[in-house]
Amino acid sequence: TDPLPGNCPHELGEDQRLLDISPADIEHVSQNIIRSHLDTCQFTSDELSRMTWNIHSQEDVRSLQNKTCETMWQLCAIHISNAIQYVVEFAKRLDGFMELCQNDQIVLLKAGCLEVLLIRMTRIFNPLNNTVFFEGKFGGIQMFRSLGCDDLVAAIFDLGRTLCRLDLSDEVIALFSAAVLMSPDRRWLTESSKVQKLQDRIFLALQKEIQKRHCNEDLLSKMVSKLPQMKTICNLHLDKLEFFRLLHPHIVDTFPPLYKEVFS
Ligand code: MHQ
Repeated sequence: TDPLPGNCPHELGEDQRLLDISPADIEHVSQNIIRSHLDTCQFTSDELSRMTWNIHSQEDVRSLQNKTCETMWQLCAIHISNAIQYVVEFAKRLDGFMELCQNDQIVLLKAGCLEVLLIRMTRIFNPLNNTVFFEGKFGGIQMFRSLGCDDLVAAIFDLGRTLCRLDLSDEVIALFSAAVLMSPDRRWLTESSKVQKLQDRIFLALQKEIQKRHCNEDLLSKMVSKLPQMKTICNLHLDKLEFFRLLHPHIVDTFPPLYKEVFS
């Protein structure tokens, strides 16, 4: 097999398992992941660039703000649940994912799908005017006022801005999403070394992709440095949901089953 590219960030295990991967294998890993992303990313970049300047009017925003907290939560839960379905499809198409045991598939999806959504959000976020695509048009943070989760929404918009600043291509977004999904350190994994091997290959593919097209040498470490911020958002979202459930348990009962399954 071919030797390692010189600057692999990973420590080699005793079995030196990374040495078994040839450039052709890595290319194959890349292609599978990028294809899976493009097939499941909900909006093509063409569609997105056409939509960017389709912005909610003042009345649209006011009508969102006049919704009750319960209705707005319901609306967000429906959109998130819908987006999660695409992430599940993405995961299923990743080489190796369906070969993991069912427990581990569920663990990885439950732990990773909001992080993947946050990464995917950079595609649907316009940093020029701080807007995100919601309910058919772009709008700012004030759309979500009636949720009563200003800190959560502000944190999500902050992350959107910082990730957009990295100017990630669809290829890098695809590979980074896959790497985050295949995190071997998730609690309750039974075969984490299998997941570790899959993630190692994905990081090699990501590194190669960055070398190829981005002249930004430490892009990878910049992306990885956003992970704690994403984890904070996930925990904040769980806290908010728990609190909302205390106030309105019957409303949470009506949320889409997928949303409830992932977040409880
Ligand atoms: C995806 C498409 C997508 C779909 C839904 C739940 C809560 C209390 C607060 C979008 C979050 C409010 C989400 C709907 C708000 C920040 C949520 C509600 C990429 C991600 C994206 C655009 C979600 C982004 C975050 C949104 C707007 O492919």
